Order: sequence, then C-alpha cells, then structure tokens
Amino acid sequence: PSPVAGRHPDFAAQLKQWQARIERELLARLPSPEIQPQRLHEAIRYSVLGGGKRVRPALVYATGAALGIPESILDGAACAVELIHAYSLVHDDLPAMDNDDLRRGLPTCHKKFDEATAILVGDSLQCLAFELLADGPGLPSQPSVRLKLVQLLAVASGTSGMAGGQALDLAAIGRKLSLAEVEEMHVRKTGALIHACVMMAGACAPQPSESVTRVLDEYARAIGLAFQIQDDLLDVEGDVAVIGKATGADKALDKPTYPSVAGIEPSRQRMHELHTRALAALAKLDAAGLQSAPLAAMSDWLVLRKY
Ligand code: GRG
Repeated sequence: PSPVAGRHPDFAAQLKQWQARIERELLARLPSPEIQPQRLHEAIRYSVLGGGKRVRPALVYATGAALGIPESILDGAACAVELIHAYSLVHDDLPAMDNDDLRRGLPTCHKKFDEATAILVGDSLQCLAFELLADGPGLPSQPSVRLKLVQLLAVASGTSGMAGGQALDLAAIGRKLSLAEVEEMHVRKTGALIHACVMMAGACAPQPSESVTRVLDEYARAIGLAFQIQDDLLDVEGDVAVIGKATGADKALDKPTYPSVAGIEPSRQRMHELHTRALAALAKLDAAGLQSAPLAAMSDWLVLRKY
C-alpha cells in the first residue's frame, strides 16, 4: 500500500491522473516537430515529454484541489513551471555545468542532439513558459493575475531563485560550506521553484486571502527544502547501493549537500521537522473551510518517496 494511503486513500490514483493530465497539456503546448526549425522542436519534445515525476505540476494541481480551483484553470501554470524545470535540467546537464550523459535513463539533450541545440532548448522552454502565463489559454484572464504569475515564476527562476542557487552550487565546488550556506543554496536552487508552484496556484484563486496566502507560503517553503534534502539523501543511498557502503558514501559526501555537511541522520531529522512544519501550517486551511488533504499527501509523497 502507498505510504500516504492513511491520509489520502486515493492519492496514488490522483497523482497518476495529474501526471497523465500534464503530459497531455504539455504536448498540446509544445511546438510541432513538423514545422521549422524541426530539429530544435524535436529536441524540445525529447526534453519535456515522457519522463520525470512531474512533482511541480502535481503541486500546482494539489494546491488547486485544496483551494477548490478547477484543474482546467491551472494547466497553463502547471505547464509553465514544468517547462522551467525541464529547461533547468537540460542546461544543468551541459558540459559547462554538471556534464551529464544520462538523464532519466536516456542520453541527455546535448548528447542526443548537440550542445548548441541544448542551449536553445533551454532558452526556448524558458520563453514558452512566460508566454503561457502572459496569454496562454485557461488561466484567469485578469491582467493583474497574469502579471502576478509572471512575477512569481520569474523571481523563482532568476538570481534570487533557481539560477542564483545554481551559481552558489557551482561556486561551492571544492569549498566547505556551512549548514546555513547549504540551506540557502537548496532554498534557491530547488525550493524557490517548488514554492512558486504553490503560490502560483494560490494566485489563481478567485479571491486570494492574505491568511491563506501566508499558510501556502509557510507550507511551500518547508516542503521546498524538505524535497531537496530527500533528494540529497536518496543520492547518498543510491551511491551506497551502487558502489558499496564506504566508497559510495565517500563519493556522495564530497559534494556540498545537506548530508555531506550535517550528516545523514541529522538530515533525516531536519527533513522530518520540515515535513511536520508543513503539515502544521496546513491545519489552518481546514479551519478556513478548505481542504488540506491534497497538500498533506503531496508533502508525505515528497518526503517518503524512494526515488
Ligand atoms: C541551469 C539555471 C539552471 C539551474 C539548474 C534544477 C537545477 C538547477 C539543476 C538540476 C540538478 C539538480 C539535482 C537539482 C536539484 C533539483 C532537483 C531535485 C532536480 C530534480 O527534480 P525532480 O526529482 O526531477 O523533480 P524529475 O526527473 O522527476 O523531473
């Protein structure tokens, strides 16, 4: 049985439905490989479709479920955030960054195509994300909402968010970071985009209230960091499983990750503390007549996942 079955009995089915939905919605918004430049369009589809857990779109939809916003209103925001995520992975895999040959078990974009194409894939995905927020179908049509969505995603993606976090990460290679520095890097590199998923859905509520926005903000900050700590922990465990305990742990502990600075057990504790904080924040949603269950189940999934 799913580890979250107790809290949200249909969550596994719900997640599958969201994953299928985002696949369809992304497909409908990507440029056709039948029109020029075909190779770029093909590389875009290769990088976006058919892979990934779709954590970020699921969070957009889960926030919608909590607040009573229909999925059809949120598709554009769910796609936009996944496009930013896909772009970040394509660029992160480039030789100038992580220099990875494989992503999701397949050749990375620059290996399958070429480096110039991979750079353009990232550039194009980023532009498409903002185009969808500015005037794509489905989202609330009020200019103030569109502007807020653009602002939320831009801040989360730029130097105070993901790109800034990536820069901190690159600058940390070969240096010893303090725990506060690692947290700051994680909060920006991964947490900011996760946070944006929740806040963007919140911005689509018919009457966003300040108190609900505060709850969402608190929840989203906590799960953003918890998600990255779990990612680091899974990396260590994966390396240990593949390479053998001593060398695997040593290799993973070389990188400036949460476990490499705080140790494995304190990292688990910190993750569970953040999970508890996220759930505590949600209690206020039920008091306001909203549904905390979808967001509680998302937090359970992100923290308890095994991949
Ligand atoms: C290139 C500007 C720029 C930023 C790159 C996101 C990122 C920043 C780098 C990717 C490398 C990495 C491991 C980042 C941590 C964030 C993270 C956990 C990414 C993987 O996200 P998942 O697990 O991936 O949601 P899937 O494959 O499921 O979509």
